[in-house]
Amino acid sequence: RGLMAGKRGLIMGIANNRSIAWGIARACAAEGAALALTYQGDALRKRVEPLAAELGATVVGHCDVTDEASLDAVFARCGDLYGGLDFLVHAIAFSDKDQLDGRYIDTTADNFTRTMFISCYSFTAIAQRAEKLMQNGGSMLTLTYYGAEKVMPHYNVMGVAKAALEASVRYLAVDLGGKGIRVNAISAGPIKTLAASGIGDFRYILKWNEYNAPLKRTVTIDEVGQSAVYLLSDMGRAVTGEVHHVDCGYHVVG
Ligand code: 0WD
Repeated sequence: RGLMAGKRGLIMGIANNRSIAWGIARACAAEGAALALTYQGDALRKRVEPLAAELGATVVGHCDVTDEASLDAVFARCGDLYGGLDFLVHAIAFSDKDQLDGRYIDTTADNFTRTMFISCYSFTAIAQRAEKLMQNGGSMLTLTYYGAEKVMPHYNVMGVAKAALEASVRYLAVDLGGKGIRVNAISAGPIKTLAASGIGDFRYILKWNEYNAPLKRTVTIDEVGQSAVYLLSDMGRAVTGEVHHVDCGYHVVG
């Protein structure tokens, strides 16, 4: 029963119970999806395992997107577990905290490259592997932010990486459309998560959104999760290449 009954999905990027990926996992499970989850490193394993148990999800192992072998292992495990995949969620981003403050112009070549690789290229690397498991079509989803479209204070190199990620959503949508695989992004409003706590003045950004968004509040991870269900389930079967704002309307005024 549910909008996602019979669908098998891989969700990457849960760090703890505040993660956007956790909101998405909970919403998909509530709609009947079977879920495989990954964690990055042993410290997060201890957090992800009990969360997986709450949903009856399977932990398919450690995955660091900078380590190809760990990516291959996770997809091999999904193949063994399900024999295929119907949806994929990529909720992964990283940049050196010191460069999520101050001026974009001060970005180093090293951090620029790493930020781009982890926050943008990894979605393509994952899509390459997921394509092989999506024999009956499927839906892929990544997470982006308004800092891709407009300059947001302190978002800096991450904004540049998100702009590239949004462009890659469009290219992937064309590459995979013929196979009935859809590729979309949710542009979420600011939410207090582990990753967000690295961004300078984040509390101010939250308040600013609260005062200025049409709905006069910020979004929750459960609300992002429910919007994800639309894009990941057959409800969104004619939607691809889209960047869908789930931000209490902030993008129409910001
Ligand atoms: O306001 C926000 N929180 C927004 C977040 C607004 C709009 C978009 N997003 C995006 C983020 O940029 C990211 O793409 O949503 C996605 C999920 O982020 P989150 O839920 O805000 O953050 P968090 O709970 O910290 O999860 C991100 C996780 C990492 O956590 P930490 O904080 O430990 O870096 O991404 C994972 C990791 O688990 N991650 C990696 N996974 C595999 N390989 C890697 C990596 N190399 N690096 C980070």
